[in-house]
Amino acid sequence: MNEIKTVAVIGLGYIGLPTAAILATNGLNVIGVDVNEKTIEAVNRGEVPFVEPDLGVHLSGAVSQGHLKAALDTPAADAYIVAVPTPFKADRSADLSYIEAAANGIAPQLQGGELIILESTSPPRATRYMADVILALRPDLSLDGEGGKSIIDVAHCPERVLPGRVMIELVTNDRIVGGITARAAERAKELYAVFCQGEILLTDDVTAEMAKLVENSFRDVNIAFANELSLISDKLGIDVWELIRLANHHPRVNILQPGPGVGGHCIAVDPWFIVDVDPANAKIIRTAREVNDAKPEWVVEKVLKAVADAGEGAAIAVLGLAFKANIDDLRESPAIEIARSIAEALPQVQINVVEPHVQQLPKQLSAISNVELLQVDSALAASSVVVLLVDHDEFRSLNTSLLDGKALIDTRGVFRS
Ligand code: SAJ
Repeated sequence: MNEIKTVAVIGLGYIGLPTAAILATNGLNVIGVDVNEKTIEAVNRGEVPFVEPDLGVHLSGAVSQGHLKAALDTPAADAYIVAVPTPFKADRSADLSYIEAAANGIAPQLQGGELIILESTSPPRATRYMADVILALRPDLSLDGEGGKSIIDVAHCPERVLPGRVMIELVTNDRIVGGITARAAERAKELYAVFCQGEILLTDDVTAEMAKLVENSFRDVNIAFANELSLISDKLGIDVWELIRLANHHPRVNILQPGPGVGGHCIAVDPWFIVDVDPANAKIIRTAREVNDAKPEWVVEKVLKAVADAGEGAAIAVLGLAFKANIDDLRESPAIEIARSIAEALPQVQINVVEPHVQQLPKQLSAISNVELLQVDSALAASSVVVLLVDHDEFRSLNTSLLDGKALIDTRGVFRS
């Protein structure tokens, strides 16, 4: 069993790069591996290719001290952390091809004694699948030393950090480490203890995979409950935010907030991995996904009705495109889907989009001729219908007199009197 001095982190995205940087600033020798040459060049210059508070300081320090470098090819290392994407395919089963590619890169480098950790959010048994891919290429190795073969230790350690707070939560969150063997779990724990001040909890690989999926499904189910309440409240003519605020005064009730739908790369994806593995039993999980996925269309219908009621010459201000408040991340954002559907349904109507965190419209909207990106004041001045999709601080602090006389669809309860 090797002492861990060198770690290769495969995948330098939102999770891999912060993890590589924090391991390096804690004294390990880290090589980051990515398929994107631009990412490799940026990292080797000490630059972060995306927005994440405090990551820049860690990264530039680690690179300038020579503890972190990036490369296209997987090197030999004492430990490997795989943090590659696991999107879902058209049939909503997980696409494990990036994990396979990582395993193919790692296998030829192994000598026996290495620790290999899968961090990517994965469907149940993906860690074993990764181990199988490696062992198929390396029949001289094993997970438990059977037949006197050299051992590799394989574990799953899901990331649970919140985008925007990654550098804090990497250090302070508790971590779940699931080993295919108990020895793999112990070794992975030792590695994470280098930077993690939270509790490190040991279990098996499949339980660890499920724990991550269950955390995000828990949130999805609870947001779906809030979104369902928003439809029912609308029918009843009551304010859903008032309803939830009052119900949450009960000591054992804690309802989340409704919105225009669920976005981001995690909560709208991960529950499908559970549905895929056991469709007959995953009924609430599936329904929650369907409720949340249906919410954007409901918002679109509301906007179309408001425009019809407003009559000739109506223009629409769309406030917010990000998938949640106070970030610039537009990935899987329901706000973009809503803006696009409205613009396509109403080609004669001007759509004035406001997103204070971006400089230009995303590609889904930039090609649509009736959509324009404006500052909030000009967008409101030019519009008779206002649809709020993201509760950015900039919108919360708006002078509400700017909304006087306009039809308002407030999907986040920001402008409640
Ligand atoms: N949302 C609501 N109502 C709410 C809370 C959220 O509509 O009451 C919406 C948001 O607007 C957004 C979506 O849900 O569109 C997801 O936002 P989020 O803040 O709930 O979560 P993410 O996707 O930024 O991060 C989640 C986190 N998981 C949990 O809180 C259980 C994070 O800890 C995970 O690391 C991350 O997923 C991940 O990478 O899996």
